[in-house]
Amino acid sequence: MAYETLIVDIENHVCLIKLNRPDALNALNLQLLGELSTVIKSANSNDKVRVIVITGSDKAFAAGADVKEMSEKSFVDVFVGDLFTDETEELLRCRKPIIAAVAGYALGGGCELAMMCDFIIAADNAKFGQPEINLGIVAGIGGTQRLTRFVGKSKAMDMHLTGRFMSAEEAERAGLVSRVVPVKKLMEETMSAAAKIAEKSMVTVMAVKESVNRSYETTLREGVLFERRLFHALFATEDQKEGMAAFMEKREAQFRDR
Ligand code: DAK
Repeated sequence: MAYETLIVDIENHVCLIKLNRPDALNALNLQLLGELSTVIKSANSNDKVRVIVITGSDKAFAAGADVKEMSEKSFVDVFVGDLFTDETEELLRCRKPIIAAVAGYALGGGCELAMMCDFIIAADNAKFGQPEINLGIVAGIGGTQRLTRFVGKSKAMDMHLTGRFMSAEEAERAGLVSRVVPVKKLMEETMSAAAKIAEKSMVTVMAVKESVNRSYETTLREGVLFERRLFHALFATEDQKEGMAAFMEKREAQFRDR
C-alpha cells in the first residue's frame, strides 16, 4: 500500500517506517498519524514482521504536532473529536518491539512519539524538547507523564516549563535514550539492533516487552509477580527448551516461536 506521508519497507523481518513530510520537518498531522496507525496495525498482525523501526530524516525525527493544522481548532473540535487518541492508540496496542531511531528534532508530539516506542536510539545531532508551552498549550500525547517517568521530575519540569531542547548526550545521561551514535551510523546501528531482536523467539520478545511495560503501570511487588509468572509460563514453550539446549550444546539456538 502506498502512503503519502510515510515510506514503508519490510525487509529481513523488520518493518522500517520513515516519516516523510520533509517540508514540515515531519510535523505530525492527522494524515501522518492516521497512516502510521494503519502501518503499525498491519505490521503487528503480519507474520513476516518481527520488529518495527520508526525514523525521520537527518534534520528531524518530527518537529511536533502540526501547528498549522491545529491552530484554528476550537476546544469543542479537539475535545469532541478526541484529537490524537485513535491515531496513537495503535502504537500502544502493538505487541512487537518498536525502536525509534531519532536524528535531529524530536519536539513536542515528536518527542512523545519517540517515547511511545519501546526504546530510542539517538543520533549525536538529536534534540529532544517539549516546547508546547511556547504555543500556550500543554503536551497532549503523554509528554508530561512519560518524560517524567523517564528522566525524573526535575528535568521534566525544566523541559516542559522552559521549553528548552535537550541534546542527545544529555538525553542519554538522563535515561531518555538507550544509546547515542554518530548521525551517519544511526540507521546501521538501529537496523543491527532490530536484526538482533528479530533472531530471538517472538514469544519471549513479546513477554519481555509486556513485562517491562508493566513496570510503568503497577507496584513493584505486583510487577515482579507478573514477571515471575511470565518466567514460569515460558517453561511451557519449545523455545525455552531449545534456548537452554543450545547453550549446553554450545551452538546457536534455532527458535521457532513455539
Ligand atoms: N508544525 C507545522 N509546521 C512545522 C512545525 C510544526 N510543529 N515545525 C516546523 N514546521 C515547518 C515550518 O513552519 C517551516 O515551514 P515553512 O515556513 O517553510 O512553510 C518548515 O517546517 C521548516 O521549519 P523552520 O523554517 O522553522 O526550520 P528551522 O530549522 O529554522 O527551525 C525548529 C526548526 C524545529 C526549531 C522550528 O521549526 C520549530 O520551533 N518548530 C516548532 C516546534 C514546536 O513548537 N513543536 C511543538 C509543536 S506542538 C494534543 C496532542 C499533541 C499535542 C498537543 C495536544 N492533544 C491530543 C490535545 C502536541 C503538540 C505539539 O507537538
